[in-house]
Amino acid sequence: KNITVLSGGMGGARFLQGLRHAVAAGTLPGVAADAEITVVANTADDLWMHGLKICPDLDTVMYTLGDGIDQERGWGRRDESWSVKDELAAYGVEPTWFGLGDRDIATHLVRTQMLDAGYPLSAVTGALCNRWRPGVRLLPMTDDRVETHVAIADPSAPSGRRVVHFQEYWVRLRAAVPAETVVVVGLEESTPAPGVLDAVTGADLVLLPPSNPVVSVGTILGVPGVRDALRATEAPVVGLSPIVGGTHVRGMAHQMLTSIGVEVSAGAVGLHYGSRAGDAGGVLDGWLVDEQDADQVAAVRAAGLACAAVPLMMTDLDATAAMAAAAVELVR
Ligand code: GDP
Ligand code: FO1
Ligand code: CA
Repeated sequence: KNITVLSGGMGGARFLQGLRHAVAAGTLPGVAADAEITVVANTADDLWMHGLKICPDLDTVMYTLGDGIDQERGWGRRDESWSVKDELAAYGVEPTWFGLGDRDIATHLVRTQMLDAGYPLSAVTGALCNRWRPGVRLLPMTDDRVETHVAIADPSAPSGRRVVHFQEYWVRLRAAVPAETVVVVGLEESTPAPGVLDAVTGADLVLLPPSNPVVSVGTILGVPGVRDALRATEAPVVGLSPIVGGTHVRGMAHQMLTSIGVEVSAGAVGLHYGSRAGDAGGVLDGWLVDEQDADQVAAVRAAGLACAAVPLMMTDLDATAAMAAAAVELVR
């Protein structure tokens, strides 16, 4: 069994911990314990800072599954120190709002050196994973440079708006202001990284975890060829709602969904991804919502999707493993 997961960072990584646990424990109906998990990770959060290439979602998946993550923050390294960050601030070098840890900087140095030597991001990721051994095959969605930027209101600007990198919108502004427009620079020109399309078309199961549907999964779906591969694969495609009880659990999915005109509800996100059955160009066969959103199951089913309301909070490994089992069960 080959399972392919289209993942963002924290939410996706937490789901992958439970999925990996369930596969190893043999609790996924019909899935062998030696099933392989391939992760296609979002790279549109990436940014260049102080001359270093930083890949938040790739690193969050790699550190989380490689057991190097800081559990409480959900990003960056455990036992981290911030000497370089403090020294940069002492020099008055901007930005000071991004948390660059000393241990984390080593990852960015290795990645930047390899990129400068001409290695594609997928090869760099493979090299970094030789150390971290995440227990999954970790692929960037593309080797090309793609970056999410957000247009926000700015009365002081002539146009009345300003565009900031997604990381500034989230880390500095905490998504406290509405995102007028989300622009994913370079997405249309990008090509899937080696192995990405095969991982989708050759899978026995494809999962869309509780990741941000706009700036994590949405960006992966936007890489030319990925959506077609999802509509063509013989594998069932199942998604898990990142919206519970009408709002996000963390992060800024509510702001992102609103900016693209999608209602912030579990059902609306499922319909936004759409059914493969119809000719609406959708990518899903099934959609899981939390028990709190059971009232939305009928509407999702009416759109041609299998749908069930199950406990969908990733409170611990077993809860997340149960979510993965429910996803498999939904399309058996
Ligand atoms: P990323 O999108 O994977 O990079 O990680 P984020 O943390 O930015 O987004 C995770 C998304 O999943 C957010 O929209 C959260 O609302 C959602 N999420 C986080 N934790 C949970 C959870 O325990 N259960 C569910 N259903 N969604 C979650
Ligand atoms: N998230 C924060 O909320 N504050 C930070 O200072 C921060 C620094 C950071 C550094 C490296 C990295 O890989 C991730 C980092 N993140 C930080 C998380 C990052 O913004 C998120 O993982 C996603 O990009 C948003 O989902
Ligand atoms: Ca992310």
